[in-house]
Amino acid sequence: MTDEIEHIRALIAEAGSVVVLTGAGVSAESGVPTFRGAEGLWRNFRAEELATPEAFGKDPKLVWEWYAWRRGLIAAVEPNPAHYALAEMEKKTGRFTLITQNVDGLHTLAGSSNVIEMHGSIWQVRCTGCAIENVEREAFETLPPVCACGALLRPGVVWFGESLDPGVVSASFGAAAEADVMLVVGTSSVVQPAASLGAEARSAGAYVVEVNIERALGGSVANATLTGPAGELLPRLL
Ligand code: BJW
Ligand code: ZN
Repeated sequence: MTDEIEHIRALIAEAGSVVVLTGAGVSAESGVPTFRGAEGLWRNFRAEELATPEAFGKDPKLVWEWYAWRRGLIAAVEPNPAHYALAEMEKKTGRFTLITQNVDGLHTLAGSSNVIEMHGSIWQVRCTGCAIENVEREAFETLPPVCACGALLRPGVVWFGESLDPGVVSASFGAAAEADVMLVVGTSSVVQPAASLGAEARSAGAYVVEVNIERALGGSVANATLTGPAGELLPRLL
């Protein structure tokens, strides 16, 4: 694998444009559980059961308890060497776009600046009535939290069946289409539309590298696959 890493490191160093797509696996070494796979259960719930507008409509308190528990867990962890390596890569690259499916904010905390949060942020809170939006890091005293207007507040994340922000989608696909090198890191590549970004980049001529501890559930379109923990492999690409 050393030869392959050297080859990819050279491609990154020469690239005019590097795009990185990250998923839950990039935060796993910080101690944030992933969604899928053997270890991929959030307190015995699957994302498909709780990360939906239907689940929130049926039992907002249960959904908020899950998010409050995750907010507490994420607030207590730190970025890991994978996050720091990507922040460093941005400084060394002409055009660099970091597209993340993660809502934990750890890329920004590690120093990355051009970050697209495709699925929103767990720190963002939005009113279901008056649609007012705020960054709220404090824990709520009562769950589910209620807005001053009387309607329920909800997490500012994108649930299954909800549309992503159109500006976010076009910026992500635009960046992928212009990438010389694209890294797809720590994602099972099953959740759309993020799962199509690698194919978009590859069909537009990018060299696509997948970094994962195992074969991604959704399959791979990569030119090269690096198998191992992101926190060990990404620093070696610098
Ligand atoms: C390591 C590691 C280490 C571990 N180092 N690696 C087309 C076809 C079929 C379905 C659809 C479609 N278009 C849309 C859909 C429906 C749906 C969808 O994709 N469903 C599929 C499951 C089939 N998509 C949507 O609904 C999206 N909306 C949309 O498209 O709107 C238009 C529309 C609507 C309806 C119909 C058609 C069109 C919205 C998707 C929103 C996803 N939301 C969540 C929750 C966010 C909030 C929250 O966090 O609570 O986003 S679900 C969850 O999955 C979360 C993640 O961002 C997302 C992706 O997960 P990720 O990051 O890949 O994590 P894992 O756990 O799956 O994988 C971790 C990986 O890391 C594994 O591979 C490990 O091996 C690896 N790993 N440790 C490196 N140390
Ligand atoms: Zn309100």
